[in-house]
Amino acid sequence: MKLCRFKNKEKHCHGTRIGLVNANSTVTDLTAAGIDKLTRLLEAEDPVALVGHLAKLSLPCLPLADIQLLAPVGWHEVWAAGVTYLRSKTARMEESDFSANAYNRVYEAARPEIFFKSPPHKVVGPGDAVGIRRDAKWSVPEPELALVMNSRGKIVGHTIGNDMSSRDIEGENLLYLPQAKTYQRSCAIGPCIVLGTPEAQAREWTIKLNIERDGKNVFTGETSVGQIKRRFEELAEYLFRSQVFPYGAILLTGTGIVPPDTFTLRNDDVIEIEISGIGTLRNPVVTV
Ligand code: DO4
Ligand code: MG
Repeated sequence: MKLCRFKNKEKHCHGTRIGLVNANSTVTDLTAAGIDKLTRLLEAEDPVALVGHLAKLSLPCLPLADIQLLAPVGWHEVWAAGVTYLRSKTARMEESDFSANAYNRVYEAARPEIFFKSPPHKVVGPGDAVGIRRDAKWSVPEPELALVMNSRGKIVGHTIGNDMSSRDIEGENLLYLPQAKTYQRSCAIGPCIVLGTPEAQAREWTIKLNIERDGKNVFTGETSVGQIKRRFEELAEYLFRSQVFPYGAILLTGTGIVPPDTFTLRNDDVIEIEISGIGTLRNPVVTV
């Protein structure tokens, strides 16, 4: 079951709506049944049963081609876990002598690395531009599975996140991490939230990253969700410790795909992240 936020492409139709993405490339308009916020579904005792019930009503259906998908984010803060894949640990230890020991230790430690990534209103949706910092020399996308949690800390869905990162700034000094990770257009989420997938099934999914420049592919990488070192509930539990998220939260689970050190993103590149079981998140790149 895939939920989306969307607006109608028709000029006279205003406002954002919540939809159910159907297999025949249409979207059922759940806002016509009074669902005006994603949170209303995600906070339900059983979101899958509620959406199943709504799907049986006779609601308007729109072709996907007639709507614009928006980031499937309500008032959720977005956070991110780091160094959850061996590949990420190795890459960051190579990136910085200064911080190598810290990365090594956090990979093994009981407490995961979790950092604040984005307030909801700054999240970039499908098709919108993600940013590379104008003062960075080495910028990369980080394609990550994202956990969608309700206010009770329960994982109710999964989506795709791009944790855009400035690796030279992060590598210079670990204390620069917030500047390397959180800046204008540094977080993309979408295209939809998949409800009700058990962790064991999500761990079978593959994550693919493609980067295009001038219509040609300049990088392809692939990993599997199953290589994430920590259990999803463990990550969610740490995020919710001594924290309150009245509208729930989204947690990116870390990257396992790292382009070669010679690669940096450029203006007008196009980033495509595909997670089997969810879909594809595609964003052009702009310097901010
Ligand atoms: O500590 C650096 C960030 C790690 C990260 O974002 C990742 O592993 O995905
Ligand atoms: Mg990351």
